[in-house]
Amino acid sequence: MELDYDSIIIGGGFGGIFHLHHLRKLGFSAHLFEAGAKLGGIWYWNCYPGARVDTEVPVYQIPELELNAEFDWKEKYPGREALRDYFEHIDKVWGLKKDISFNSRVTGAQWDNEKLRWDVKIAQMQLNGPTEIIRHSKSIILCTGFASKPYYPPFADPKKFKGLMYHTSAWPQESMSMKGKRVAVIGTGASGVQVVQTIAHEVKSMTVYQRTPNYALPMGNNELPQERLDYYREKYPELVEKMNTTYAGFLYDFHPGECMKATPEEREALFEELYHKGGLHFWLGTYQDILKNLEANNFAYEFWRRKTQERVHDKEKAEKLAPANPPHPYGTKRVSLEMNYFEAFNQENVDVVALKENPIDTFTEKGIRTADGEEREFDLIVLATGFDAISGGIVQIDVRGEDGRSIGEKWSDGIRTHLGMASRNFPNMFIIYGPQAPTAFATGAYSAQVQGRWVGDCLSYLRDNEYSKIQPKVEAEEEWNEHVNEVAQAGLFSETESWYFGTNIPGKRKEALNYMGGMQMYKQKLRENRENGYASFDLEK
Ligand code: NA7
Repeated sequence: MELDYDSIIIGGGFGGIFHLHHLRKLGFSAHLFEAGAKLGGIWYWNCYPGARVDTEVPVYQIPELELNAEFDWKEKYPGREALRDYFEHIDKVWGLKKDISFNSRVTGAQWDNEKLRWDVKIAQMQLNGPTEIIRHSKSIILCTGFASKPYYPPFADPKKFKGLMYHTSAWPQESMSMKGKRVAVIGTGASGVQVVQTIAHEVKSMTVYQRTPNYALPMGNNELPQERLDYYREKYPELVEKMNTTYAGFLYDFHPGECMKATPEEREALFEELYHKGGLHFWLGTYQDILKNLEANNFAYEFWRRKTQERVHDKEKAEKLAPANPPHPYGTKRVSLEMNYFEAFNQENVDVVALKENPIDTFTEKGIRTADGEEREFDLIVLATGFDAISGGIVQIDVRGEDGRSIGEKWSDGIRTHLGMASRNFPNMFIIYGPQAPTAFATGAYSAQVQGRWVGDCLSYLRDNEYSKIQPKVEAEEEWNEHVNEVAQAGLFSETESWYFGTNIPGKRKEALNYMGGMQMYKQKLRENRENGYASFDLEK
């Protein structure tokens, strides 16, 4: 059989580099194609001002001991530069680049059922334009990340605007001065919050166009002194053990108590403690009924609202940022972490427009006009409008399986995977950090290792038993789909419009894009499948 590699890996973020390393270690030949010019995945593309991870180290690393030995993080929540340095560090330890092609975007792949291989189409950027090449492999591993397809809302006449306009994920790589600029930021998810808090003090004026307030929490970032780094290094194996027991692969878990059974004093004390701890504690370390029971949830919202309103002096702005009527239950959209985001609105040059009351009417040559007729003028418009998340990055590649249908066509009636990693009719194809896996509730670094080890074991099993083809049984996909959607209905999440359910994209089908049973239940399912000899898959010689 004519083959270039055993496996082709698509994407050079955490998922991709872990698979490249792990598969090579298991004796497979593997090659990674990355569209960007460097390693990092989302950390290569996300270079807008203030881009920073909102999971703390040492949780936000690939949990492999040899990677922990030398790298010195400077901050608890590293910025994008430090994250890119971390990727270079990993390359130094694992020697990855000799098996990576950069500036190489995989545009399509077709399964060849006679030759039992994937024909993968790659557009490589050359000085004189893109050149298409085809490479053949036994398996393909899609590590395209949950946020690789930016979302550009269909605003009226965006091309009319004569100033600068960038989506946060397509920001220019070279730095850009913000001094003296009149800036609009549309969108208040994690990216919008970070842009606002980072540049508000240096721009001439800033208008934040907010559709839904972000129930953001204080990040509590700080520098990591050497003693802390030494402590993490020494205790790392124990910390990893702890991560291996929690819902999201974090170092903490939900509080065992119930909000509805706590006294007002107990509730206040716990909320106060979690809020001041910083990070996501107030969201993912809180009473276990907050994300399930609306009454309990309202207590959390009211606490957060009180804390937030105290920080914003102007009553009108405070009401827009933390309104009396919660637009959705607390924490059912991704909660962001902020560093003086709310205080930025105390500056006279920073304003917020609530789009639900006053929507954008049109872009104009000079700026943006809202429904009330007011046209604001800008030099720069920042589109912090998010992504066609989780499934969008996969569907945009023209991957075609056994029956010639693309993955997008197959999923147009609803996503079907087994374990969030394999899909019927797409033999020997593995999806990492994608739909129906715990993607939004675990870090990419942690998931890469959990899913990568399973993929490695599976490919070794095929090799050792001389199988050339694996794909899930139809019943297994149906069962997994039912399980994923049933778990997702159990809490308050499904009532909120968010990228967790695809409802941030007009016209996208509403379905559970994440497995919400938690990392430990997911790992248990993976273990069972491995131990029963992949009984829910069809294997062919
Ligand atoms: P997010 O979190 O999806 O945020 C996108 C933001 O853009 C959000 O506030 C949206 O409002 C807003 N948006 C989307 N469409 C529109 C239109 N048409 N008009 C106005 N505003 C709009 O993306 P991020 O890049 O910030 O973060 C992605 C993830 O990265 C984040 O969750 C973390 O996990 C890390 P909406 O809330 O939909 O009303």
